[in-house]
Amino acid sequence: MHIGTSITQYIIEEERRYSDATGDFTSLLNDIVIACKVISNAVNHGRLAGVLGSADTENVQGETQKKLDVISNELFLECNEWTGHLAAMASEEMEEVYQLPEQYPRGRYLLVFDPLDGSSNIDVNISVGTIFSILRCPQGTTDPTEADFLQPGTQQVCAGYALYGSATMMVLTTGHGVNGFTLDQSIGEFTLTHPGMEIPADTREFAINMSNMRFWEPPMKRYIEECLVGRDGPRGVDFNMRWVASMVADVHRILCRGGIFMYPMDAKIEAKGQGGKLRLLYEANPMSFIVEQAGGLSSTGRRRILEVQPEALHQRIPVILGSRHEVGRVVDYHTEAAETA
Ligand code: AHM
Ligand code: MG
Repeated sequence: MHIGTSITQYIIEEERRYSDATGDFTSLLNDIVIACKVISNAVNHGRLAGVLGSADTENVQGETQKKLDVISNELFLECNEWTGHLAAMASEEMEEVYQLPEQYPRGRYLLVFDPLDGSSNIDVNISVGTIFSILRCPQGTTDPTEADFLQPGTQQVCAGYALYGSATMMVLTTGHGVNGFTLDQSIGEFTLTHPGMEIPADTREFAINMSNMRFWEPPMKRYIEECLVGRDGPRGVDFNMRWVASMVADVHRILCRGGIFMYPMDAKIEAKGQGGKLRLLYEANPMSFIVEQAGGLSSTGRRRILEVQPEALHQRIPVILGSRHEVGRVVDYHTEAAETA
């Protein structure tokens, strides 16, 4: 019988690339893996454990929190606060930076996460996920503030997500490609099943919430209208559409078989005074790092997401990512629209 590569082995072997590694980062990743296993378990138990439904509270974004949102956030904090590898954490579900309880030692990293993304899907048993990003804590800082988290996505040391789907998976990058692991429930360990994930450059599949079409900007409307007319239009080919409304699931599909994912700016979002639907630090940056490491592109339509200087912890941003020729086309349409304006 063949065991294969466990995620623990993979993480330790990654560490060996660096002669000055202390083991801190390895331990931190292992703690995150444990947190995701615990959340996976809570998600799997669903109605049996009484964790479905609303928690009757709102998060900082004014969205109603699901019980599982709150539970996952607490589990993630609990698994990571005591270890001594982190200086602080920030979560989509918490207004302020999470300062570690005083009794625990401070470490060199900052952890940013969305504990349960796609939570509108929880109650209907559709895939959800956890997204995380690891940043370095600025040197000499022992009590990080919001400003210390406002680092562009290019500064990420590691990004990953756990997908709680028909199988639980963990997909990771430390800046040397992207690897996918599947949770083997019988031994409780993630095993390398998707080494060196790569996004095909071309695709005929797009993912977008079409119900917002009338609110989009002209370059976005142009792109989707051309996809919809398919072989009878300028593209000369038919397109397919998918929209899970769980970013982790939609991005995972793109990593597996290509595609383009878009949550663009629209008039409805603008009327709320927001910069986009998805959050820069918790969703856009980690997913952009993964997508670029898999050979794809990620843009707002106007600039590379990873180079955007964050201005606030809960900042939102338009996201267009996936197969590089299609993302390139959407960016070209934005450039052309700006030139003719
Ligand atoms: P959440 O973090 O509150 O779950 O929101 C993010 C989710 C993404 O996973 C998904 O791509 C998007 O919101 C779906 O939005 P919509 O319901 O407008 O289609
Ligand atoms: Mg989210």
